[in-house]
Amino acid sequence: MAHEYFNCIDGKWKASASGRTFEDLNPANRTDVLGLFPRSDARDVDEAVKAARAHFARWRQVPAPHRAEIMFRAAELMVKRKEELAALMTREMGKVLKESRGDVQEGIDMTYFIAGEGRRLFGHTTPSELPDKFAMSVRVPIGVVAAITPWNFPLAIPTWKLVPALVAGNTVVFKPAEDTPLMAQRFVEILLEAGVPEGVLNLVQGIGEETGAALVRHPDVNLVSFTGSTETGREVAIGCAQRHARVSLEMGGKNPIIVMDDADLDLALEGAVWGAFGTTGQRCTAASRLIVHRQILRQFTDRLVERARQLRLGDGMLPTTDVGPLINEAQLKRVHGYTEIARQEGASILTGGHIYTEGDCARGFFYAPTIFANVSTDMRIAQEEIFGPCPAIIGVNSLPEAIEVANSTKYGLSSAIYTRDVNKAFLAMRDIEAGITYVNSSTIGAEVHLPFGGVKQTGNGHREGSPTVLDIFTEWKTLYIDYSGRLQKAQMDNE
Ligand code: UN1
Repeated sequence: MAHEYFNCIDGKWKASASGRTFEDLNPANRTDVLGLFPRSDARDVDEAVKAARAHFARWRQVPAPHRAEIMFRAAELMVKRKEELAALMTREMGKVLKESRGDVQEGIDMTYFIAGEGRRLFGHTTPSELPDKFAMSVRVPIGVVAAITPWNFPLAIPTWKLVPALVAGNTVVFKPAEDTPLMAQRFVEILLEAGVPEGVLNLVQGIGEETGAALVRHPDVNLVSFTGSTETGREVAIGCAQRHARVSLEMGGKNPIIVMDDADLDLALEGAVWGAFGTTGQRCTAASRLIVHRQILRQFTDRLVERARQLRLGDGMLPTTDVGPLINEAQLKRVHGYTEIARQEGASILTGGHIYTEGDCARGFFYAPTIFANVSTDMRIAQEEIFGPCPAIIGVNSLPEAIEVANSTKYGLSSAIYTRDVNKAFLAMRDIEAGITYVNSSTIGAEVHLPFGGVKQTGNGHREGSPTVLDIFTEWKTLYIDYSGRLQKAQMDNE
């Protein structure tokens, strides 16, 4: 019988109001059940939001450096437990152990980095236009924050949201993806052990359409911070718009790597393999379009196919595994559906294109690394985020054409160019429509102290990571202090 886990509301661990649960499965082996988790509905959400609201008044008064000290302790706990957390992550969502360690490390880095903000949280002071008057702006917390996080970075992305939200003085209701509830449970345990007071952080497990939707609708949630698909993000935005709640969205990508004819081809291939097949293509920063100069298209394509065929699929815990499973059966079907679409659209499928069931892989949700070629920009496989190991290769004749193709989707998260020509690199940096552009490096590998986010339908203008994340989790308050002892009128008395 699988272990049963609970929500954490106002410091108490409890089952869902309905008593219903859902299963947490290992995607590499669906008979391995990690636990049963509460399938929360609007009642659980309401209770959690009420607790978060009740604790806000006190938490916002705790000096920010003290709030941050708790986060330093949480980071230390994560350092101590890195190996255990990484192994659990691989078991819960499938990526290879080395990548899971990277995810935990990203969480540690973010937690230390943002904890440092507890002693900064800088505002501005500026001269007043009037004599004997002082002017400044300070950051203040927003209130109750709902954090809705995805399964592909089940520790890192929760740190991106919860740590800055808490350091800034907000209280939180955390709704993790239903595919990775146990990593969320562990993270909450760590934060509580580090000293986050009861009720300041509440965990509500459940299904997106039920629990997540109830949070988005709840009238007392001041801000929803969401990372996930562009489609779900639209629903979140609509829900928030209806009650004028703040919303921060980090959504899909169709990230291009441009490979110019002067590129270091070995390096570009390494970058393409890592970008396209790392995390089984399930990153919002994955390289899903390879835009290759026709001079080297043939050579690049042949070598990429060869590399893709060498990738070993399997359980991410095994040292021999290069590529783990997809997250669940629905994704497996969806990804395979895109192979059908590619066929119908007239693209070539150079390798893969099938569900992979060799040996132990039959127990999980494995998809053979797939390469689509002869792709044109109007095809769905060149436009839609697939979230699987199936990049599309698109041939081009020039840099302007490459950039035009790169910009031809509704997304704009990450991007990359491989070239040895500094002029081409600068043109790409200037003209690619994306939140992130790499030169001679793949589309993945964002560091925590730089802004992370995208343009167009990837986001709604916010940037996580770096101090810019504080613009999501705080409000500006402007303060004027008149010490002249008389009524001074701005814009009038200083004519
Ligand atoms: C995501 O894919 O959802 O740059 C986030 C990267 C990681 C973060 C990815 N540091 O790929």
